[in-house]
Amino acid sequence: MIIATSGHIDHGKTVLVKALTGVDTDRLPEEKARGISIDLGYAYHNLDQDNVIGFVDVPGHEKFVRNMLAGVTGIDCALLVVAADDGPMPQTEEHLAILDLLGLSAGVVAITKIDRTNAKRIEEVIELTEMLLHGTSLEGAPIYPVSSIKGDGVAELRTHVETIASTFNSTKLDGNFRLAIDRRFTVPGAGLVVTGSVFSGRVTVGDQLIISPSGHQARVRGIHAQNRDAKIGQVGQRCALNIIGPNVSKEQIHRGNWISDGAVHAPTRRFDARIRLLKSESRALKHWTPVHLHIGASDISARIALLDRKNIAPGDSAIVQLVLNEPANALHGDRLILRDQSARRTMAGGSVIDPFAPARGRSKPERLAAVAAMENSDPVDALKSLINAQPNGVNLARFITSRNLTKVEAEALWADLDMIITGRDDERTGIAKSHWDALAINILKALEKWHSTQPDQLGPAENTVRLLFDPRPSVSFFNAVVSHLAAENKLLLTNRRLRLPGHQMSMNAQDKKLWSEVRQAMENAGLRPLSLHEVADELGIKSTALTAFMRRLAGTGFVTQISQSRFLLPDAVQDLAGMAEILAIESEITAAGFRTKTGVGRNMAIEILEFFDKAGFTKRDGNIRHIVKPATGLF
Ligand SMILES: Nc1nc2c(ncn2[C@@H]2O[C@H](COP(=O)(O)OP(=O)(O)O)[C@@H](O)[C@H]2O)c(=O)[nH]1
Ligand SMILES: [Mg+2]
Repeated sequence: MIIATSGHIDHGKTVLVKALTGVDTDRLPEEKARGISIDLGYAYHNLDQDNVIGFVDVPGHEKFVRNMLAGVTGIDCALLVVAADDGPMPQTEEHLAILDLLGLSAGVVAITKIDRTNAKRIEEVIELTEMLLHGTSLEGAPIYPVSSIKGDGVAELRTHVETIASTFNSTKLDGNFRLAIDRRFTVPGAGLVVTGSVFSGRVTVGDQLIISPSGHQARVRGIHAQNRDAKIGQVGQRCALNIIGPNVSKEQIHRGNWISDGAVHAPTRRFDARIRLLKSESRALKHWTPVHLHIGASDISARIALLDRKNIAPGDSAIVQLVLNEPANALHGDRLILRDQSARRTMAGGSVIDPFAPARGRSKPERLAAVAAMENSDPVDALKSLINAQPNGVNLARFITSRNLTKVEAEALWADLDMIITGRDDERTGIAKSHWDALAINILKALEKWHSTQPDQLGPAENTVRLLFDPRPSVSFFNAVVSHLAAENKLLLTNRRLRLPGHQMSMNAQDKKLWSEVRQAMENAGLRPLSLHEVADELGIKSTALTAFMRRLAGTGFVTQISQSRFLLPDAVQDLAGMAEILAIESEITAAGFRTKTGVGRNMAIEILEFFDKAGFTKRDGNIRHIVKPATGLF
């Protein structure tokens, strides 16, 4: 467990930590000389063999709230200190507001310096403190009067902290490893060391990790967990990691960076969050207000974009987008604090909803519905609402990262949902079964209608059908459903045209006769594309009469137009494309090679290859061609 002090300067935080642990956390020479804490101090108290309590002692001075914040974002428990003589002071209130905004509910209060005043005053300060706690996440926290100098009450407070620590649940090991770096230094003989609170998961000696946002690789050579040499470090502990990597040096790593599993390295310059403006703010918060954003151990300047209102009134909470001046590593649920532009006062705080927030359309109703779904803290419920809110599906890789789910956790999540997954890896999309089924039915209905109103057409182009629907299905969603329907023989897909299996294009008797003759001629020619003249000659009719008919056939997908005057049957196109694919595997696609393989003659081979280029199947590069897309999706 990690516990951090909070409270006004000079109220006895550092001396209390020393009384509890025996460690003086004011380690900097300047701190010793001035008698005040400037930066974070650390002390450890051994509970038993495997349980160590980590103390983070924070500075109370208003100038160093930034350092205080770096110390309290990853803690489990708060130790709020109020001096019995002074009573609550400005930083008592500000620190308490910060703990409240961070949602910290485990905590204990120490009323210090009781040797300096009388029982009546102590009672009064206890009452004032209780009033202050009222309505915050620390409401009802136990209050211990102590004298760190004389020792009164210290043992009782220590026992209480030990009890919290012994019941503290450190077995919640979900998620990937993340540690917010608050210090880095070099140790002679060992090298670079980074320290900080572990936010999630566990780390083992030998692990390969990533520094964020730089993206540099680092390997863990040694671990100190709660100040002890260890093989493993985990959530609920302060860890010092001895790391090595080709690009990691003391100069390149700073307080505010993260060291984490590669799966959760996702630096972002904008994220959506819910924030609450403190009641004590004198004015409503406006759109595009500049702020200091504190997240993890970092302090980044940012602006607040309001999404669903003109301003946020003091005490109110709202969904916003934070637009950052430099990248931060933020995941769903990460707590944040916002201070004013000149870093004088704490204004608001809250937690991250979506680290993959879009810049465009951030306040559109569809987007706000998605954000509302993502706000759900339970990943199953969140994904369930999200796939319902987004008919075109949800990028699952992003969802997994933003929720800090391991592969195993993610697989378990899929199993709980009525969801169809399309695509692979980073493109994996989860679509609600209900949306999928609805689109499948609507496609079939649309085809039925199309055939009944346009019986002389083979069927509509795939994209024409897609554009019929509102909301419009994405190309990938639509194609996935079409492929599925085609595989089940519920529709036929030729030449990127759709039709129902039973559909016969209606032609008048004359056209029917002509088509059967044309088809016979084309079948006889095999893979060689016949020109209009050749067909006309063979059938003994005028080529001008044939032109309009052939173009109409091509428009409905019965034949494929290769060039100005040449046509092939769709089956022949597929065979030729298949040969090109084989050629590409065997050696490479050249005009000569293609001619030999197909036996269609040199000029014809070139004409066909040029048609392939135009169709987006192949791409010419000098004398050879590469395959751009698989033929099955094109012809
Ligand atoms: N008499 C008395 N003095 C205390 C007590 N606790 C702290 N002090 C004194 O108050 C001053 C500030 O203490 P310190 O721990 O540095 O305060 P911090 O700024 O909150 O860390 C020091 O001079 C301490 O010796 C206490 O319980 N009794
Ligand atoms: Mg101090």
